[in-house]
Parts: sequence; C-alpha cells; structure tokens
Amino acid sequence: MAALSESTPVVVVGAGPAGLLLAHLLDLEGVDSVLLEARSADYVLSRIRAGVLESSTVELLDAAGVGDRLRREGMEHRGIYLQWPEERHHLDFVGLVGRSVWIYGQTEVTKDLMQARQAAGQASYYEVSDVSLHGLESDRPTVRFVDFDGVGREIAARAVAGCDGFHGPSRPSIPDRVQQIWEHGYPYAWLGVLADVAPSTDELIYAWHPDGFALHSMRSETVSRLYLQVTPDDDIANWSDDRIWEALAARLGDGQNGWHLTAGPVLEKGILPMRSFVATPMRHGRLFLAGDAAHIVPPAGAKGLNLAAADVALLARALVAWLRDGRTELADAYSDTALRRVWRCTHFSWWMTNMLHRYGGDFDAQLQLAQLRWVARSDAAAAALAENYAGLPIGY
Ligand code: RFL
Ligand code: PHB
Repeated sequence: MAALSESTPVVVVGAGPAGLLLAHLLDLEGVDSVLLEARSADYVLSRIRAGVLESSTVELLDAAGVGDRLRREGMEHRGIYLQWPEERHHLDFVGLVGRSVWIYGQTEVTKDLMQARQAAGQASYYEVSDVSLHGLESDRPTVRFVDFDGVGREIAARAVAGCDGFHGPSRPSIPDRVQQIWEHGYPYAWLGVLADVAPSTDELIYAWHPDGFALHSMRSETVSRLYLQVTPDDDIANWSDDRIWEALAARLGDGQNGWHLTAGPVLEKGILPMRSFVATPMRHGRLFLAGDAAHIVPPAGAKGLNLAAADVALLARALVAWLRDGRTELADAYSDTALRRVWRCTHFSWWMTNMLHRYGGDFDAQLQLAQLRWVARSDAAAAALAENYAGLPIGY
C-alpha cells in the first residue's frame, strides 16, 4: 500500500511535449491533472530532438497561449529543398498548399510548456521511479510511484494519460490480448550533429546521394542541425568531426552551383535508430495513449512531435467533454480518430524515408530518382508532399 494517496481527474504520465501540452490544454479548460516524469526537468530540456513544427501545431500552441516566443524566435519556412546530385529544387509549400512550417526546437516548445505548467500552479512530480498503472478497466484507476524523496505515492484518477514515450510503462500496461503492434524496420540509421555554425541554407535541404541521405536543418540563425545516413550498427567513435563534415559536404553538394557548406564546432553528435511502430488501440479502459507511447515514425517526415501534439489536441477535447461536461462520445472515438492521422503520417514518413535513403541496388536508386524528379516537376506530386509535410488538419 502506498504511503501517501491523493486523487485528481487525470494523471498524466510523462512530461515530454505530449504530456506537458495535454496537461496545459486540460488546465485551460478547468480540468486538473497531476504530471509525473521519470527524469529531471533539466534532463528533459536538454534532449535535442525535433525541430520542425507544422502549421497546425503552431496554431494549436498559439491558441493555447504558448506561441509568443515561437512567433518571436522561431523561423518560418515557406518550404524545403529536395536535392540529388547536380540538382536542387525548392518546394514552396505556401504556394502549393497555403501553409508554412516553423523551425523551433522541441527543447524550446518544452521550455514554454514547462513554464505554463508552473504558472498554472498544478502538481508535477519530476524524477519519479517505479511508476505502475492499476485498475485501468475499473472506473477508478490508480498510478503508483516513488517520488524524488523516496516516498511511495498512489494517485487515484478518473483517467490516465500515457504520454511516457516509447519506453514508458503505459503501453505495456495494456494486455496483449487487446493490443496489436504494427512494426517496420529500416536497414539504416541517422547520425545527427548539432553545430555551432550559422546554417548554410535558408530552408532545409533533403539530399539523396549515392553515398547515402543527408539533411541540413537548423535550430536558429546561429545553430545548425545536420544528419547523415549511416548503418544501424555504426559506432559514433568511427565518425570524427572532420569525417562528418567531409561526408556532409559531399552529400549536400558543396561546390555545386556556387553553394558551400560552412563547417563549425560540433556541440553534440550521436547515432539514432529508426523504426515505424503503431500500437492499437490507443485507449484501453481508462488509459489513453498519446505521442511516442503509441507510435514512432522515422524522422524524415518531421512528424513525431507534430503527431504527439495532434493526439493531445484530440485527447484534451475528449477528456474535457467527458470529465467536465459528462459527454463520452469523443473519448469513445479517440482511438479511431487519432489513428486516422497516425496512419496517414506513418505512411508519409515511410514514403519520404524510402524515397531519400540509399538501400538495395541500382534499380532501387533509379526508382528513387524517378520519384524525386516527379515530385520536383509535377505540381500535383509536389502538392501531395507539401500537404503532408506542412500538416493535415488536427481532426483529419
Ligand atoms: P517523449 O518526448 O519521449 O516524452 C516522454 C516522456 O516520458 C518520460 N517517461 C516517464 N515518465 C514517468 N514515468 C516513467 N516510467 C517514464 N518513462 C518515460 C520520458 O522521460 C519523457 O520525458 O514523447 P512525446 O511527449 O510523445 O513526444 C514525442 C517527440 O519527442 C518525438 O516524436 C519527436 O522528438 C520525434 N522527432 C521529430 N518530430 C517532429 O515532429 N519533427 C522533427 O523534426 C523530429 N525530429 C525526432 C526528430 C526525434 C528524434 N529522436 C532522437 C528520436 C529528430 C530526432 C533525432
Ligand atoms: C531536425 O531539425 O531535427 C529535423 C528536421 C527535419 C526532419 C527531421 C529532423 O525531417
């Protein structure tokens, strides 16, 4: 039996972007929650991850009153560049589908949301351990954990939101008999670099290259974020900073048509595995999954953070209607509604990944180049990419 017990309408497990945004959206509608996070706030804030926000994510953050700094410090991009040897094409999302994207780091979104949580004066427990979920099929689920001071606690709730990412305890709390896992692996990984150097491009460059994919992204006017396709078993120790910059220069086309990649000090580097993963359904009893707890996409579509935001926009509406207004339809529909968008983004991310990464043989390469040329030359194909990349409506 836990030493201390309390109750709240919603326990939110995980203070990544999904958990923090959900807690904030609930608070705006007068629904209280308790937020639990395994890591320290500083650790969560230091994780370098996503950088691209869809227009619907930006609108959501704006509407939730947490978009001011994003509008001031973020960078609005009209589109992206698609590239292969000797050719670089700009896709103008604004012209194609009337929507832009914003460059604003996940670290910054998280910081803004943590401040909002603090300002709301709602309970948050950081550095908790031994989190376990109980009674999910009853109408009074509980979450047990050990707090930062080593005190065992139990919180009773009307609903539990599992926003604890891919490795958290929420998804495994759903019995195997009701859960289905859909998974796809890729025979490559990304080496990611954060560099203290002004970006060499005004908008992101996605580059197909015989040596492997490369991406030039950014975090600000002075910080660049770059990625290289590597093998999943590669070791970061094999990649000196010089080797990384040489590979980036070759794959991004340094010297072509007067374009140059400026190298600079590497602040951080690491190798990131890649997978597609969907767990269905996203609700079991009183547990609702959102974000990476329910699904993972490979990063080439820049969708992970945006999907997490879309999930919690739907979930917040559903929980408010149910817990505050007594209407259960949205909560009952949550899993099906969210999964429509999840599968759309899962397909888009898989499609971008397959189009851009080197795998297979020469035949596969010719198909990829045919596809890239088609996207670059056909407005219809370009608009399809733009519609998905710049983001479908939340309720898609
Ligand atoms: P998170 O961010 O993983 O947060 C989950 C939180 O739960 C905590 N947790 C627990 N808390 C309590 N008890 C436990 N037992 C717990 N176990 C875990 C964790 O500590 C964590 O704080 O999931 P969330 O909130 O669903 O957010 C998802 C996004 O973080 C993720 O989808 C994106 O970062 C993916 N992603 C990108 N998405 C985009 O939309 N655009 C991008 O440009 C983009 N680039 C990326 C990415 C992910 C990357 N990596 C490293 C996976 C680039 C990279 C390199
Ligand atoms: C990033 O800036 O981290 C980033 C940008 C675009 C992607 C993936 C990651 O597709």
